[in-house]
Amino acid sequence: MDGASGNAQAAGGKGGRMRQTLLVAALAIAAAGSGVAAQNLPQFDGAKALAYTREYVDTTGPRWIGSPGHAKAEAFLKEQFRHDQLEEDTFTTNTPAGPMTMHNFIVKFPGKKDGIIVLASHYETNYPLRNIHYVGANDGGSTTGLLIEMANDLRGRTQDGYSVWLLFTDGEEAIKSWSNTDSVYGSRHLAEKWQADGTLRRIQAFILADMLGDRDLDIQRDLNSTPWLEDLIDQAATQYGWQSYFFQTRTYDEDDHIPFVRRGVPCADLIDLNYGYDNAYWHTAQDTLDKLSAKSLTIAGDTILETIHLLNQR
Ligand code: 1BN
Ligand code: ZN
Repeated sequence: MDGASGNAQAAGGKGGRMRQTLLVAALAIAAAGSGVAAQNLPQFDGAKALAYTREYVDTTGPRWIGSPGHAKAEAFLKEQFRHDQLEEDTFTTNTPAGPMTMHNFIVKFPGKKDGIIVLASHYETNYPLRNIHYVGANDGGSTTGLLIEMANDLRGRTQDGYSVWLLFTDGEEAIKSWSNTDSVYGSRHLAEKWQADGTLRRIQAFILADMLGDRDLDIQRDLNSTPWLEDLIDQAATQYGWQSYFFQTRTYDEDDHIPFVRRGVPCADLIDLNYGYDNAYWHTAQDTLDKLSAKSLTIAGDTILETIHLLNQR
């Protein structure tokens, strides 16, 4: 047995005191040097999320439903998650342009607690913009990259808390003109399906992300979302000092979360609908990769990861 740890006299002696002093010094250096990490907050890699966004947008280009780009987007997602629990949800629905076949993708990371946290983003681009080389780098692109990188934080272990499901929705955008029946096709289909098969009542939180790559990040508080969940997100953001990027103004969002809101699922829509001066880049050919920043994706990703942590503690 080691004498220093094996008897009280030796432990209180010169060698033991030296070891204690070194241990205390090492702990002090670790705490002082690590800043935010000392609080044990998750750290999301926004630079990698942006790299995925770039690869996705460059590979797929315009990806309106029925286009070659959309088929490439489907293949891209299948390739990213080929070793994961990936489910494809294919359905055909009527639209103002006739029947269309759409595809949602769900990637499941099982947890120890009974319940599911859904992180969602749409991945397609607008059918009405099919003739202007619209690539949706921010709108649909940036949060697809964010969710792909999120998988790197979840993969390889059972989650300590709730299962986390990444949901890539199709048909979020209107085919002709936004209305209750011409929008959010994928999430309307899935909310109905998950209600029928009992999944819906297991969902603890549905967090929707869109347009979060904007360099000038400014996420509005959505008054159609669930207040306590948005408060939790605000709390998570505040722990990093990111609170000024969240909820400085208010909106009523009609988006992929609405079919879930209507069915009583706690939802939050995280979207920055202030993209360029007076939202000038939104739904235009100017929604390109140069408008995005890694820092914005870090802010969004950090906050979502910490929100998952807070949800697991509730
Ligand atoms: C989001 C991105 N949306 C379409 N492209 C839907 C939406 C419109 C969400 C207005 C909130 C407000
Ligand atoms: Zn859009």
